[in-house]
This record gives sequence, structure tokens and C-alpha cells, in this order.
Amino acid sequence: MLTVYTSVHTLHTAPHEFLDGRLIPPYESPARVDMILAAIERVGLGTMLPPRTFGIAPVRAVHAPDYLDYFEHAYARWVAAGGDPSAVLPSTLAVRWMQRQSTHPLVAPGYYSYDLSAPIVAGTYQAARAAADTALTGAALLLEGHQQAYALCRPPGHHAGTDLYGGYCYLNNAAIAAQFLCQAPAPRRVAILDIDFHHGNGTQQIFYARPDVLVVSIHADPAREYPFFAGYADEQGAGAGTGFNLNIPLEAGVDDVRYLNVLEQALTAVKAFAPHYLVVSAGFDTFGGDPIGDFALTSAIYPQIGRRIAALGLPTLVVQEGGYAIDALGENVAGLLVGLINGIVV
Ligand code: OKP
Ligand code: ZN
Repeated sequence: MLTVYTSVHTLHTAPHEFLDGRLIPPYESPARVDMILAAIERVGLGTMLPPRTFGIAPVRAVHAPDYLDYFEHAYARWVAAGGDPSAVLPSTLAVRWMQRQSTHPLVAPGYYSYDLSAPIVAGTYQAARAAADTALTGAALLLEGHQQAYALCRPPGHHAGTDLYGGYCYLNNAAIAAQFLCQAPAPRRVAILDIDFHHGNGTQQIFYARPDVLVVSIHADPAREYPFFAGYADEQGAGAGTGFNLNIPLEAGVDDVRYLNVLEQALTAVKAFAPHYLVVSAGFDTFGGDPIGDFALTSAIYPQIGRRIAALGLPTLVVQEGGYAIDALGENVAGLLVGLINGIVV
């Protein structure tokens, strides 16, 4: 498996996280990547490549120019205006009918973010751009004829929308890669399968009106879990994109048997779409031991998920999203990737 990775992610470390009113150490930490790297080395997964640099154009194909300008300069402007140097975090959020723009460095964070789960530190922009390049490099490998690639992205991306960030996510790595695959060399259909525990609300929003990108997401019912305000089954797309967004919200306690059943349903939808490429937003917070998830999957399921995805026979890019059970994360990621390799149809 070609793995794309860079240590630039270490420039991004959240100082803390709010959970139910408590200030706690962040779940989304650089240590996650160390565990993944160690595990894929243990199983001898194969070639490791650094990302190539693609410039801002493929990022702009997904995210709004004003959003990218904000994100690039947010930290420096925040500190210069007297914000606490530990991180950029909003005090007031633009919600519902109160959505007037503000360019004030201490206020703009509340316009562009929808929660307090994505602090911006000095190196966040650089790390997020490197993660986008990591996903884009994986996409380029598919365009060059490779059947599978794994983009070890950090920070994750699937909660980031066209001009909105939150939930540990700033740039939508999977969406940027999918959009890149859509365009080159001729118009192409791309399916995104999101198997993170949380609904990929950013990915859904980005492609909601698009018939050329199918978004299928299996996740915890938003009635009970983050991101709460989107991810219901009746969100099926808009305009020309109607019918090209499939949400499968699930109950707490989902086990391996139940999950594989639901996965089959998701894969049937992907197959029916007959995409040229598949992008998998791969989160491992579906694992039973995850501190912020409530599914009951065992490590044994991830190779099986990989095999079933590979059986589609589609050129497939796996993009790393969540997964916070640090001790099992490496095994679970390596399991999915080994399953993908073993499932290649020859
Ligand atoms: C990112 B990814 C709710 C706290 C929610 C944010 C979770 C972000 C998950 N009380 N914290 O999808 O793994
Ligand atoms: Zn998640």
C-alpha cells in the first residue's frame, strides 16, 4: 500500500478541548499518527512517500477565497489584536439569523467556525495545507494508475465545509482529493464513503447539489452524537444533486455483524453509482474502545471492511479522519489497509 505521510502535522497541536463544559486534554493529538506509523511499519505495509506540493488551486476548488484568507492569517492577526497566543477560539458564534460578516481578528473566528472544537495555533494552517497535499498526492497516485493509496492526514477534514470549520477539521482533505479526481483528465464520477463514527457534515455540504459526487456516510445518529445539527437520513441532496447524498444514521452499541450489514447497503449504493474513483473517509472512532464513540466494533472488523471495499474493484484513496482509542488505533488502521490489499480483485 502506498502511504503518503509528512511530519508537518506536528505543527498543529490543540492546547485543550471543551467537552460538556469541561476543559480537557485534546483527543485529536499528534500521538495518533505515531501509533498509526508504528503499526503500519510493524505489518510491513510497503512504500512511504512524502506529499508533493499542489499549491492553493485545488484547495480553492473546494473552499471559499475569503475563508482561506481568514484561515491563513487567523493566528497572526489574532495575536496582534491581543488574543491569547495559546489558540484562536471564538467567543461569539454567527448562528441562524445573525450571520453578518466581521473581519475583526478577535471576532472573525465566530463567523467561520461553528463550534469550539477546532482551535487554530501558530502551525495549524501549515499542517492543514500539508494534510491537503497528502490527500492530493494520494489522488494523483490513483490518476497515475495505482489501484489503492492511503493518505495519513492530520488534522482530519470531513467536518470542514466550503467556508466553515469545526470538529478538529479545517480543510476537507477527502473533498479536496475527490474534487481533484472529478476534474482530471476528463469529467469523472467520484464516490465518497465516510466510515468515521461522526457524520461528515462538511463533505455533505460541499457536494450537496452535485450529481457527479456521491456522498455516502455511515455514522452515529445526530439526534444523539456530534455534529448534532446535520446527518439525518432525510438529507438526500439538493437540486441536481438530489439522490446523491446518502446518510445512514445508527443507534448506539452497533456491533460487527450489524455494521457489516449496513456497510453492504452503503456499498450497494456506491456500486449503483458506478464511480470512476472511490475516496474513503476512514475514521476509527467506530471502535468499541473509543473514548468519544458509542459503537461496539472490535479490531477484527477493520480487515473485513477493507476486503469488502476492495471487492468493489474501484481505484480507492483512503483518507485518515478520526480515531481516538490511541492504544488500538494503529492495529485498526493497519487492519483496514491489509484488508484492502488482500481484497484486491485480480
Ligand atoms: C472529529 B472526527 C461533543 C464534543 C464533540 C468534536 C468531535 C469531533 C470529531 N460534546 N467533539 O469526526 O473524528
Ligand atoms: Zn469522528
